[in-house]
Amino acid sequence: MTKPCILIGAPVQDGAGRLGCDMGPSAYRAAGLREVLLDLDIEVYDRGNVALAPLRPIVHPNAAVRLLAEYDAWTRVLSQVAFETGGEGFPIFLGGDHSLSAGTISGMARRAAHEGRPLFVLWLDAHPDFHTLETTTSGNLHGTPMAYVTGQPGFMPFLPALHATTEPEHVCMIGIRSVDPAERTALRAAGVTVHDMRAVDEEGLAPLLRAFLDRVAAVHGVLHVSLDVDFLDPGIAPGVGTTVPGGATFRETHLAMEMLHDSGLVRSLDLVELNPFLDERGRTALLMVDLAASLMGRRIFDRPTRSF
Ligand code: B3U
Ligand code: MN
Ligand code: MN
Repeated sequence: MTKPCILIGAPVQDGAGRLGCDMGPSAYRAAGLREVLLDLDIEVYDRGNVALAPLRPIVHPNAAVRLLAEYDAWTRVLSQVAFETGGEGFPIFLGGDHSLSAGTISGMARRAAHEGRPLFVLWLDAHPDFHTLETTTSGNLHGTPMAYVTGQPGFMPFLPALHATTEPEHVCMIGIRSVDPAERTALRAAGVTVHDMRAVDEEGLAPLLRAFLDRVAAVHGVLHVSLDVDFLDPGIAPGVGTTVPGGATFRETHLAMEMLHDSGLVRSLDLVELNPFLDERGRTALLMVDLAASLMGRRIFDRPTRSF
């Protein structure tokens, strides 16, 4: 029996370079996320949207860094919500820009540690989001959460201390095709598995994902999936602030979601970077909901006919 799904709206937009991601949770609800899960006979609890914790003033020497106090506050509240809901069911975090994963992954890491199991992260994104507060030049903090949760230097004392770090060796990134030089150096040094789009084209997404799932299963790990809209090709997913050409296809992504479901290893999911202001008649929101349904057990064979 599938665990109950807990929907948590995380209307975070402070990490992105443009406004609009705060409307993401509403768009997922309007696109029928709750209903597709109920159709799968999954219990669903919608906790509504998380509110920002009180801000504390933080100054960082890198003058490019934007809205660090907000990042800190979102990280604290989302980390706690992830830890709690991760013990009650299967949380789906409705973003919100990708900075929210600093909170959700650190919370899920604490939950996994509490259960004595290692946390693994599947990062589906055009970007590795592996900047530190020192290396970011855009200052948009949605470019930093993976560096934070894997304990890269310089986040302390600006962000909450990590109760449990995510081992960089337990992170697998797929779909990567926009990497800044500082991120490239740091990723190599940290030992993160990065499958760029060339690897997907040459080897196929399924074998790459299969190898990672085998690694997770071998050590009885639990898996958190973080799905950035820009993992997908902008032709099918235009509702995102940072479109990067050459993204994953509808078929590749549904297959990945079905494989993830069949593995039985996934405990939690982030849906991030949807910007409804940039979407076309809700098609990106509908596609993300459709993909979430595949991850939660719907077979492509059973998918209702729908045009995007
Ligand atoms: N690496 C760039 C661009 C970027 C990262 N994540 C997104 N864009 N969505 C940066 O600003 O850090
Ligand atoms: Mn991202
Ligand atoms: Mn991205």
